[in-house]
Amino acid sequence: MPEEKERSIDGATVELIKKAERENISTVFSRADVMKPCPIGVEESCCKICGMGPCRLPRSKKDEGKARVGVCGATIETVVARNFARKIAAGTASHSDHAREVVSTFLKTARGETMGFSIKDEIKLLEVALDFGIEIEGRPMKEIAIELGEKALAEFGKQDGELVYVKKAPLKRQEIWKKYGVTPRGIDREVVEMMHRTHMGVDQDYKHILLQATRTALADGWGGSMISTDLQDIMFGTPVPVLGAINLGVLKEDQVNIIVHGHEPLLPEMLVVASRDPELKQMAIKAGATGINLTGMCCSANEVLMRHGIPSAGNFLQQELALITGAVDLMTVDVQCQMQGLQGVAECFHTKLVTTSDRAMIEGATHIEFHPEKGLDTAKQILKMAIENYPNRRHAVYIPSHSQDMVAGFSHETITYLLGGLFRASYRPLNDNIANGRIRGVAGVVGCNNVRTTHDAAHIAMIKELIKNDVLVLTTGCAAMACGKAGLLTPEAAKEFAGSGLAEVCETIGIPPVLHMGACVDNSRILIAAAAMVKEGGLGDDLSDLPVAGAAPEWMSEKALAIGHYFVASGVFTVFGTTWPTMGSEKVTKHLFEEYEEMFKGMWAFEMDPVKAAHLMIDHIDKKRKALGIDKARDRVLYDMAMRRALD
Ligand code: NFS
Repeated sequence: MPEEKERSIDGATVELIKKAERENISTVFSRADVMKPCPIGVEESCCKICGMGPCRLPRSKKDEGKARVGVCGATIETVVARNFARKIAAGTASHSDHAREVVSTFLKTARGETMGFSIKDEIKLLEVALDFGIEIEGRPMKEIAIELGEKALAEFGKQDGELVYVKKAPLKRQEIWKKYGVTPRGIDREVVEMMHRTHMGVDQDYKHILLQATRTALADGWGGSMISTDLQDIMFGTPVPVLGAINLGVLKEDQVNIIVHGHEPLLPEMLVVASRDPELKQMAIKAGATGINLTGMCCSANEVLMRHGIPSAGNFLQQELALITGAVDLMTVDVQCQMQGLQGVAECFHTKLVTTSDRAMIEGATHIEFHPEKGLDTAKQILKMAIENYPNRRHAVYIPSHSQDMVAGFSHETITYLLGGLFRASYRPLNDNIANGRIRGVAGVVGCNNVRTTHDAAHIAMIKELIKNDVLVLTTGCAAMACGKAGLLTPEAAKEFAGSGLAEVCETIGIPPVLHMGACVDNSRILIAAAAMVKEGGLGDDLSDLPVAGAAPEWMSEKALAIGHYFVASGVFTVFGTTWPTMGSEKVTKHLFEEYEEMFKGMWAFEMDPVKAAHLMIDHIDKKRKALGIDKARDRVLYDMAMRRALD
């Protein structure tokens, strides 16, 4: 059994893992001790897509030199590429089904059919309407919103042409996509075609399979995810910098604790409204509590943090541990990244686990289905259930004291304002500071936690190394939450952890060296920020010219692979840690790691050591700086007044 400190670098997590062990409660950590990863599956050398197998095709000494093929003759390249492609299809489907739910709620809201929802950001509504080619002159907002909702919904079922947001990418990028035939046509179409092409006996050329995987991933980044982010911003407000707090210490012993866990921000938004209802507050006091404490978990936490400053209880590997405090009266889950193990833990305490999506139930949990037509009512019903459950706490409550303040809310729009001011909003100051070398480059560090590596450790080691080397970090998802806990999301962190150039820029603007941009669907904000840097000029004419890199050092979900792949296909060097799912085939791996650079000017890499991975990113950034002719700038000495006078 590993030492606790090998399980997590976070004190609260370590304390609660110990508590779980003492009380013999099964968690992801204890289950991982007994369940070792399958050595064949880990490198994806296994095919189980038809009833003649499963065919196991591991590399073995005794079969060296022999072709590794399944009973149908499928080569190891086909098998590995198919497995990889299917994961991307699942990841894309997840983000896009989330998006569909958001669009449908948006459309119902525009038509006045929902309860509690409204259009909060009319400026963004008009901007996005223009992107969709909608006439806005002299038309009422309601009409524009309805047309936008209908057009956004049509993106899912489109059969031909290209997704509307494709044209937000630099022209040169669009040409590369056209050249390889990977411009996404319709979101659902790409996922369906991916599933078809990886069915038994269809596409059996690994490079061809991977091209469709690329088109599918692009339908996520420049389709489903981007639509989600934009319409969520219109409905709930585009994030602006906001103060929040993170870690299990945000739970309160004397309050009714509700954790909203999952991904779609629809119910969470209504819970925020309901938690401020004076009647419900009164009810909580009557039940013996001092108030209602709404907190978030995983990407739902990021959504309500970004827009309302709601405290975050923690990231992916902390979900079961939160219940082990004995202080959680109710946890809601909707879709994605929710462990079935939650129910078992909930049963050890008084906690009610409530599933809320019509697409996801958990055996044993209470199901209260959320529909936007009666959104606020459902949120109130759930809060009442939490309040009624408060007196049922039957175990001593143990809440670790760890809680850290942080600043979040860095949407693309906010970054432009912060950099350029309200009237000159632009990326010019960022581009200038990159050109003059104060900022070496920009890195997107995103993604999950994975129980196979030390919780949060790789995120923090990588990000500290990057900012120390003057690389500005943009972050989302569980990576952002790891940064929050480690104190990297405060303006003061610039002075403590960043290199002198980056620190100087951060201190001048008053921003942290690591910018929290939201949930995983908000990785689309990073694409848009990168496109804005290209548009601003001076750093090349394609995303692949920028001194930028991406990483997900603790990834585990299929969504992370979809995200990584759309970054690669958008021209970004992207490095993953922990494990890599094409190791079964050297050819497939070489294709993604090397040949993709020739094709898409962006490529994958795999490196388990987060500091080494950070240096792969820095090397790539330096390579791009050199190509842009701005590599010399970094050697320049910045003279202060005293030095200038000395010169005179
Ligand atoms: Ni994204 Fe990973 Fe899940 Fe969010 Fe966290 S695990 S891919 S970061 S919560 S989606």
